Amino acid sequence: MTTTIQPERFPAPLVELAAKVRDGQRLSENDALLCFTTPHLLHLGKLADSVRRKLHGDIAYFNINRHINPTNICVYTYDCKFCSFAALPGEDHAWKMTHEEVYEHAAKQGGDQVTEFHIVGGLHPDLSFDWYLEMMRGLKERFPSVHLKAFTAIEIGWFAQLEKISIGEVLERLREAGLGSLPGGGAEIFHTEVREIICNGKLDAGEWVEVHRTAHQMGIPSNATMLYGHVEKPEHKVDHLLQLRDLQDETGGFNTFIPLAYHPENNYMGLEYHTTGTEDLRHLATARLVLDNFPHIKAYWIMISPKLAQVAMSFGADDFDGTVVEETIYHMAGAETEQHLTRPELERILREAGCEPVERDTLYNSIERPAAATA
Ligand code: V47
Repeated sequence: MTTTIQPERFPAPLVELAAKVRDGQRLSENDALLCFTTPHLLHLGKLADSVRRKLHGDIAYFNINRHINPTNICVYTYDCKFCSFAALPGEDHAWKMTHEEVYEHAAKQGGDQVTEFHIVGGLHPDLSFDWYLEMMRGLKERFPSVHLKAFTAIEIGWFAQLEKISIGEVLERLREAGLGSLPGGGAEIFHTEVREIICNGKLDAGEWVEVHRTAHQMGIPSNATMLYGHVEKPEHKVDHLLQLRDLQDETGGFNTFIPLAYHPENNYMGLEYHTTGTEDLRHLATARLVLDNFPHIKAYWIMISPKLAQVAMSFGADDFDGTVVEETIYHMAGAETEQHLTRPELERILREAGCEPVERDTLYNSIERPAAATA
């Protein structure tokens, strides 16, 4: 007996959505909602992949980066219920590096062999803005070629509050000290219904957007994130993505969007579940389809595992993040992924996914290294 495989039939709204993607039309709020709810995940992935291929062909970007977290002591330790990284002064897991420790850590992590230091930390009650400026100058002096992607919008807002100066002034002083760009953290979910539950009192959505708008207007590029897999509903995520898309229309300053999967351990949220693989892929694919003006979508392998991030290269993502080495935010929240991939491992993973691995710097310029340096 022979079996014929019937072509899959999709509901009309999904067929319309596919036509819009094919014609390069912008997706509406309802379309975005459909992306978050349709059971046809493979179809969604295929559509996202078609957009990804139009933009980047087979290329999968990665970078050689290291994380530096100078302190995890944070005034929002109780308010940011989802965060497992933060600590109060005196707690066993609290730390604060000295400047010398920051420089030693940076040197041990590869110094100027890497192209990016990703620097974020808690809002320490006793560290002055000058302390951070000196740290940035010290890093730049020792590792002049390394791009400093530093401080979430939350930290920028905190410095402005500490110094009683504007966001623009904070960013200007940081730029003079060596800041190259802002990472995308602190966005969580913009909608107040969710923010009030997961991070009441922290910088609100309007303020987060204002920090990034100011940075972009000053020529400082940034990334954006969205934390999913906790108490949020699809409507909240649609609102989040559309606010980001609006800001990008206005400024064009975002490089990359990174959906961040919630990790439930060691925090005050009281939730027990990790996100599932299909949920992670859906968020990446939806981001690629809705954020039509973002150049890059990052599958952060540290967070969703190298294996799933590899699959994500066919679900709309074009960036794998970096080689890292030591990651704390997710590993304190229960992540069991490796913290380091060597360059050959990373390239093999991407080639196996049918991609051409391309090393990039923070701003997505491709980097050529002599063969001996890449072994
Ligand atoms: O803002 C904190 C998230 C973010 C948890 O710009 C958690 O290239 C899950 O923004 N479970 C910081 N997430 C990390 C970040 C980032 C990561 C990688 C690349 C870039 C980039 C930026 O981590 C925080 C928060 O949303 N986070 N705790 C948790 N338990």
